[in-house]
Amino acid sequence: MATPIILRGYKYSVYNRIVRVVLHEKDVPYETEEIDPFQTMVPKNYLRRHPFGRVPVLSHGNFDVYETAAICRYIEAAFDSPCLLPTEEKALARVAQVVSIIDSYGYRPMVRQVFAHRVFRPSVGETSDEIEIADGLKASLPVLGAINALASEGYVLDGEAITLADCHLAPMVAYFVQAAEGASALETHSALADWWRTFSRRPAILETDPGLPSRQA
Ligand SMILES: N[C@@H](CCC(=O)N[C@@H](CS)C(=O)NCC(=O)O)C(=O)O
Repeated sequence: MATPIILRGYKYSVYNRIVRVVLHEKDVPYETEEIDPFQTMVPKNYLRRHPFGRVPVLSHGNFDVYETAAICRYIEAAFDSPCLLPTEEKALARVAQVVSIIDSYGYRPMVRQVFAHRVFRPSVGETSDEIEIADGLKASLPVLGAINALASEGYVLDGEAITLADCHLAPMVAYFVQAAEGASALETHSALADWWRTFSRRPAILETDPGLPSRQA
C-alpha cells in the first residue's frame, strides 16, 4: 500500500493551492486536513508540525515538510513523471527565480492587498480598505513586469512545458484577476496574459478552485 499523503492546510490559501496544483499535475492521490491559520488559536498539534503556524504542511507517512517551495520540490523528487523541473541550467534558474519573486514580492500585494480587500473580504461581509487595494496594485506592477519579462524570454511559462514555476504562480494570478483592477493589470503584460489564458484551462487549476466562502449570516 502506498504511504499516505496528507495536505494540511486552509482551503482558501494560495499556498495550499500551489501544493494541490503540483499534486494534481503529478497525479498523486492525497487527503486533506483543514487548518485555518487565521483563527485565534492554531491547534497545538499543528504547531508541532509547523512552528510558524502557517499553512500548508505536507505529511508523507511520518515525514512532515513545511514551506511551500520545499514541499513542491519534495513532491517533484518523490514521485515520477511528469517531471516539473527542467534539467537545463538556465531554465532551472528561471523556475527558482519565478518562485522566489512571487513569494518575496508578489504574494502580499497581489493576494493580501488586492484580492483580499477587493474580493475576499466583501464575500465574507468584512470591510475593505481602498488604500490597501491601491497600494497593492502599485506594488504588484513591478512583479508582473518582472515575471512578464521572464515569460517573454522563453525559458519558463511557455504554456507547454509545465514546471513548478507555473504551479507556484497560477494560484496567485487566479486570485489577483478576480479583482477587476488585477485583471486589467494582467492584460497589459502580454506574455503573462497569454500564459494565463492557456494555463488557467488546465484540469489542475479547474479542479483546485476553492471558490469563495459564502457570506456569514
Ligand atoms: N513561506 C510560507 C508562506 C505560507 C503562508 O503565508 N501561508 C498563509 C496562507 S496563504 C498563512 O498561513 N497565513 C497565516 C498568517 O499570516 O498568519 C510557505 O511558503 O509555505
